[in-house]
Amino acid sequence: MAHKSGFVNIIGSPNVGKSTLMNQLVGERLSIITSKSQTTRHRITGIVNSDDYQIVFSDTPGVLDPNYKLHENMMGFVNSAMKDADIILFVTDIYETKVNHERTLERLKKTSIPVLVLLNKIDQGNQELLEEKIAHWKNELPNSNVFPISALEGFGLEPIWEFIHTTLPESPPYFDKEDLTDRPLRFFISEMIREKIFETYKKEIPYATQVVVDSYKEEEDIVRIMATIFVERNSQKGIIIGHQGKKIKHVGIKSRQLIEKFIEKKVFIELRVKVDENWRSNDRKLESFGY
Ligand SMILES: Nc1nc2c(ncn2[C@@H]2O[C@H](COP(=O)(O)OP(=O)(O)OP(=O)(O)O)[C@@H](O)[C@H]2O)c(=O)[nH]1
Ligand SMILES: [Mg+2]
Repeated sequence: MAHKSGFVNIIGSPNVGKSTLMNQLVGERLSIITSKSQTTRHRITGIVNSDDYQIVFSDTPGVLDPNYKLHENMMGFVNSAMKDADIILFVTDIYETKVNHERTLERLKKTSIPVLVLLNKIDQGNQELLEEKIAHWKNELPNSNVFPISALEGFGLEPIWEFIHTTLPESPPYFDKEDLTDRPLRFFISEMIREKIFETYKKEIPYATQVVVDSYKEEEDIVRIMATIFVERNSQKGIIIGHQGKKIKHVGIKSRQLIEKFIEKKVFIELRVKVDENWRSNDRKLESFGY
């Protein structure tokens, strides 16, 4: 059998479960997941290899109308994923009533790339709602298959695999067959810290933060990590640190536990907070943060 390989790109509105799906498909917790929208900010690759195929999944930020330069750059990741896909997995959920980005919907209607509509979170819906939503999406995107799934429970994924296996083009692999992703470990460390920031602070604070891993030193029985949390204003710095440093200590503990699970080694982590004014609007800073 000829070797098959290609890009399967996951797109959709914020918070519909794209990252949860990607992690389920890849079988590793590569993309961070939180209950807040706009969690994912990059295009994150997860690669599934076997002898006769290589599937390159991409998780992307939720589609939105940009308020910051950061958002514009995030939408750049989505646009690239729309263009270079061999298969598009368009994720929606049973709660999404109207896709608030008409342009994306229009592109999906016109594209010659095969699109699967994945109706997620069916573990929370009833039969009536499900049928209504399936009919809605069949009407909106008549050329696409609509599959009901629960990314959280790993339910309904088999038809996705079948579709990918039959649709993936014949091609040599794009990446080394040992690779799981194209991003360095430091990226995932900073993302895990960001996940804990999203879980710890309320409202706008997590959105104003950026995490950079300054050093990652592997010793015989421990990994020592130093990272900086950037915020936009001095007042935010105080909130991140918290009364007597309690909040940032909490983030440190939670991140350490998560990173230890990921790298299967004992971790020591030191977090610092720095103000970098308006980094979300500054081209040069965004570039230095990898956006
Ligand atoms: N009940 C239920 N919850 C789900 C399911 N899939 C994801 N979730 C939850 O939905 C929330 C958002 O999940 P994510 O995977 O971060 O969503 P996302 O689309 O990547 O979000 P952004 O990166 O912000 O665009 C989390 O609280 C998940 O636990 C599902 O199948 N069922
Ligand atoms: Mg995400």
